[in-house]
Amino acid sequence: MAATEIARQSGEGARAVPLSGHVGFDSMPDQLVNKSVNHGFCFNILCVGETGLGKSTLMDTLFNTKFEGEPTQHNQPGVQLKSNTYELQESNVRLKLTIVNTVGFGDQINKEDSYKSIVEFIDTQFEAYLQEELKIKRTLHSYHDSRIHACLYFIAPTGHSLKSLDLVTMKKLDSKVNIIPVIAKSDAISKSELAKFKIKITSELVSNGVQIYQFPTDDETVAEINSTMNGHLPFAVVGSTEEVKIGNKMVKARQYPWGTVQVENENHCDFVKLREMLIRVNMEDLREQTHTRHYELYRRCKLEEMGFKDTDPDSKPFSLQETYEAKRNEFMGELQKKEEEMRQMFVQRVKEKEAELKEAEKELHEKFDRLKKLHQDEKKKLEDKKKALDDELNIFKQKKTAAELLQSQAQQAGSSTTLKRDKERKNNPWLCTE
Ligand SMILES: Nc1nc2c(ncn2[C@@H]2O[C@H](COP(=O)(O)OP(=O)(O)OP(=O)(O)O)[C@@H](O)[C@H]2O)c(=O)[nH]1
Ligand SMILES: [Mg+2]
Repeated sequence: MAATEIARQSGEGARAVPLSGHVGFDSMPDQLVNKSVNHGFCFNILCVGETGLGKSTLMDTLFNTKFEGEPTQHNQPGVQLKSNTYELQESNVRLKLTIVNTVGFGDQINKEDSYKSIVEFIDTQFEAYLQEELKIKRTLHSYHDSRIHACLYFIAPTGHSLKSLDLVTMKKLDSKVNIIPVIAKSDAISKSELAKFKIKITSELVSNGVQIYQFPTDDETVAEINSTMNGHLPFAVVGSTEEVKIGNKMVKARQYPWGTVQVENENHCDFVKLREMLIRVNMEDLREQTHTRHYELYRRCKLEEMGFKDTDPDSKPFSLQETYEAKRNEFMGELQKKEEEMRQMFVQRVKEKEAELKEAEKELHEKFDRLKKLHQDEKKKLEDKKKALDDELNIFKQKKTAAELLQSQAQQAGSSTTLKRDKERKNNPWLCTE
């Protein structure tokens, strides 16, 4: 059926109108493609897995390149996240690829908090996007979206069951990111063990309520392949950047004394399935799910935490502006209340301080009076003592004068006697002297 012959009903009440000639809006999909190609794409992968599980090798194998990446030591005090962004180009399509790796995951003795830094990292990227969205002047078009679109969770090829660290971490992450579990270094497990291991992992994930990413089956063009692939999860992968000649072809493989594991051979491992699902079929769905499901949940919780709601208590719609005004009024009311409380507290403190100062002043006055009285008493005592001493001095002086008088009288008396004796001696030289 020609596109111009049919007009689709675009909404309730819209009338279907047949077109009598070519208008041109059938080029809309092409316009969209051109625009997207010009703008380029961005895809962010988070690799969570224990140190040395082959995370970097798998990324190199997936994107057919050598990303820089140093092996990590097992002595990290905590889990850190390391992010690297690369500009890739295939044909005329540009891809800004960010690979985030966990560093030191599973290396601590106490692994209780291992998931925290990963959750924090994912939330930080959501928060940055939310802040950009909430800006008055938004630049979302040129904004580097760092939200994680896919989380490859590397499971150690133990062949037993999931470790509690894996279960706890995946449970904490499943509402924040699209988790695609992979069995790392799957060349280390035999075929029969691998089948059992996959069943065990799936049943453990289900029984612990861990939601892993399901390839979408609502688009009929990919529904079949996606539903088949959902049945193959978790993918058992092998990574290698080493090229080996098989027949007359160079293929990526891992060589062992007993044989060669070909990375892209579907009989050897699920690497091709992973590449197909992650990059070739569902990259856009992963991006979309990140935005519409995980980011939306983060945004909703965050805005609700800030007090924003879509409905009022009577379930009537509530606009953002009304919520803002209600919040603002509530805030202003609280501010006034706080101000009043502070004012009251200030007055109370001033009164208390005043009373304290008055009390101190009174005490000082009392002390001053006491000291003054003490001083007066002391002064009086000294004056009395001085008076007594003066009296004593006067008496002494009187006595002295009297004594001096007596002495002078005695001297006078003494000298007249001597004169008399001298006279008598003159008259009578036979008188002997004493
Ligand atoms: N048997 C096997 N070995 C692998 C596989 N992938 C990688 N390796 C080897 O495992 C070792 C560690 O690989 P990396 O890719 O550095 O592991 P990683 O997880 O990035 O390590 P860190 O970044 O240090 O945590 C290297 O010697 C790889 O050659 C695999 O699929 N099977
Ligand atoms: Mg690495």
